[in-house]
Amino acid sequence: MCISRCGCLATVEDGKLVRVSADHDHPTGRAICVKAKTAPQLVTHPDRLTRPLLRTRPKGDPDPGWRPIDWNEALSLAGERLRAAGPESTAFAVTTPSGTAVADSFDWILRLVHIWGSPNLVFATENCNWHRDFSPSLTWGRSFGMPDYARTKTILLWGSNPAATWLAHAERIRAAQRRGANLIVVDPRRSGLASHADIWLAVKPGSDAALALGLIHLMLTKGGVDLDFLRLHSDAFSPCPDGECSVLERLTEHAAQWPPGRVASVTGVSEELLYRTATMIAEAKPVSLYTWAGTCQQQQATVTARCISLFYALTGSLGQPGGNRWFAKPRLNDIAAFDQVAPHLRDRTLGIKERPLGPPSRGWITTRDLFRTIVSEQPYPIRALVAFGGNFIVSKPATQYAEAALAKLDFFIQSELFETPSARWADLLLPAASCWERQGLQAGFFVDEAAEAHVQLRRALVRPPGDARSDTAIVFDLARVLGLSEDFFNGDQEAGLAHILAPSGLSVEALRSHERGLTATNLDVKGQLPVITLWSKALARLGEDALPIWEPPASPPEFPFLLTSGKTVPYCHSQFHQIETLRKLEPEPVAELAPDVAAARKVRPGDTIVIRTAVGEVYFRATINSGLSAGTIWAHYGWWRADQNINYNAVMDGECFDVVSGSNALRGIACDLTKRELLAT
Ligand SMILES: Nc1nc2c(c(=O)[nH]1)N[C@H]1C(S)=C(S)[C@@H](COP(=O)(O)OP(=O)(O)OC[C@H]3O[C@@H](n4cnc5c(=O)[nH]c(N)nc54)[C@H](O)[C@@H]3O)O[C@H]1N2
Ligand SMILES: Nc1nc2c(c(=O)[nH]1)N[C@H]1C(S)=C(S)[C@@H](COP(=O)(O)OP(=O)(O)OC[C@H]3O[C@@H](n4cnc5c(=O)[nH]c(N)nc54)[C@H](O)[C@@H]3O)O[C@H]1N2
Ligand SMILES: [Mo]
Repeated sequence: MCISRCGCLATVEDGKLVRVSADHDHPTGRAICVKAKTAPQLVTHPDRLTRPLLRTRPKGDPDPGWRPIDWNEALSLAGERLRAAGPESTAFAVTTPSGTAVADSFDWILRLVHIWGSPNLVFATENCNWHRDFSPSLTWGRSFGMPDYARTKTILLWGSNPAATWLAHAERIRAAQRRGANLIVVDPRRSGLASHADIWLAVKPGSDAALALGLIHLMLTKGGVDLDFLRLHSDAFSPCPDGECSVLERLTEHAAQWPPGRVASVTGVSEELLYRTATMIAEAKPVSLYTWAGTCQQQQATVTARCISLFYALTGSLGQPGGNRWFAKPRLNDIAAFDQVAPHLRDRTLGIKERPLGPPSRGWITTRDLFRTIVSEQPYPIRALVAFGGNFIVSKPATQYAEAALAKLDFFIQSELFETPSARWADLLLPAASCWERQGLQAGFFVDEAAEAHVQLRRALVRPPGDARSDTAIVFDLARVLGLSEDFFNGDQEAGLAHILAPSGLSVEALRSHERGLTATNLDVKGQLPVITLWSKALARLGEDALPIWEPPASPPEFPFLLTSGKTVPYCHSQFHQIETLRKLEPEPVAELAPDVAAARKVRPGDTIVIRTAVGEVYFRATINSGLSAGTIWAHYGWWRADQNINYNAVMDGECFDVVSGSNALRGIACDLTKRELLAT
């Protein structure tokens, strides 16, 4: 159900899923979380969608007046309306494969988008994985990769909390620690592994770039830079395009603007801890690093990713045993068909001119661009939207055009498990099978070499509720009504699966008879380490800084505190709030206040508070957390309610985003708060 892809055992009795437990023999099966344990409640939940539903009442009406229809009617209507809109005027959307099991169908969805020829897919990427998977390629042509936990000496967990978000990953870190590896955690909140870390750097939310620049400065002046590595693998000793020196000398000059005193005052991390960190990194190599949502949801996320990449390149551990590596993945046939997108089609992707190095380069767009285009019909009209899950009304920041755009769409189709605030705008709501009710192929389980070579074909364990079907089936259905069956194995999903697996050395039959999965014999080995470009020519060509310059954000006096967020164990974003057991664990949205914040506003634990940003107000139950950096508020997101704003993202400014990637400022947001009464529940 999320990126952790925890190996588990499901017990089915009389056709009912009764229990889910950890499968200790699986590479990611050492533990499972409460979400998996309560899956039986998800499968049988009375609110699950069971029939295709057609809207009968106007958009914006709180009651869409759903009329159940059968699949034949739903699909012929879908075909008719999508053909009328045409591929350019139809946008697609998909929920996150990192926080759902839509990964089962993701490549098929991409194939539909690409083969039919829509330029636009709304995706969470700019706020999720872009800066882990794509921004580092500005520095070394690849993603951050995965720490080689089995061999590493020092682990830097930088804005990622796998104890709550990725158990298989957290487990590898604990094992490395037991073996003697050091752990350094950079996080404004002492949570999960931060409590077991050798060093916890409690950065002020949003100030990570300054910390990285400060570490670069210390390494370049006090030692810890691997010069031999840089000589071999980087442009460090090449002449710098903008000066009479080498790139490394230029970087040294550049980072000198961040001496420890300045870093301490901007990040809140003491000079002493900075020195200790730099020393540990210099003395206990190889170093590995993992960063995710904590550094990706910032207004200067690309600069931040660049700073962290440069810092990491200096350690000399990139691509080395015990450093970050790109484990070999099972070799598969690609069906996503990115290569079938004609260049002129990509030129039509919304945002491509403004952000050519960002997600639009892969056809991935923001809701902001989508909504504005629907309303303005510029640069061309968008009339239809087809979404596979996703709850963008809650998961993306506020944009002024959302309601007008959703009301204006001619035809909006969404496949979903539940009716959500986003689904309520649909014209046609299609019932999706959950991962327990459909087949799914997972090729690669990420966390180490063996796990990444592991391939598993999960069978449908129970029947879906009512007429619900898998997103893959829905893609094949839509392909048929759009006349694309030839590109979809003539409607034969099994033939598609066999095609995907063909190069892996594993057959569908072999996987079916080994339900725990098999190790692929044919792997795609990533070859040599690419050349590291400390000096980014790609950014310079765009008029951006070739060495990352980070500007501390404005701190308006009326908003003295910094708001940030993160995931909690019971939920994935806006999901699972319907599940009773999970709801009991976390019955309402909570804002954790650093003690100084609580004292300044005289808030006591249990008080209801309203947090105000430049954009609006949002209500929370307050708690006090002494493990937060000073001045910080750490709040839950993913909540919604009709009569009172409890949605964190409704007070995020959708117009405030990273110029290169479009990543929204969702963390480190200037705010204030007061005590207030929550409307009775
Ligand atoms: N403030 C703040 N906002 C955030 C974040 C944050 O940390 N702070 N995190 C961001 C991140 S990292 C991400 S990835 C995005 C996620 O944003 P979204 O992708 O919008 O994720 P969810 O809100 O979880 O909505 C997922 C929806 O998809 C449905 N669904 C689940 N599985 C399936 C399936 O297999 N098929 C179909 N058809 N539907 C399915 C669920 O029922 C649910 O309604 O949110 C982002 N928003
Ligand atoms: N339980 C659960 N698991 C999930 C998900 C979920 O919603 N729930 N979602 C899945 C998805 S889509 C994703 S992307 C991953 C994300 O996985 P993580 O990256 O682990 O996710 P977060 O908890 O959003 O953020 C990580 C940490 O960033 C910290 N943080 C907040 N602001 C800042 C900051 O300014 N700087 C730094 N350095 N740290 C900061 C938070 O305190 C948090 O501990 O999790 C996946 N797994
Ligand atoms: Mo995500």
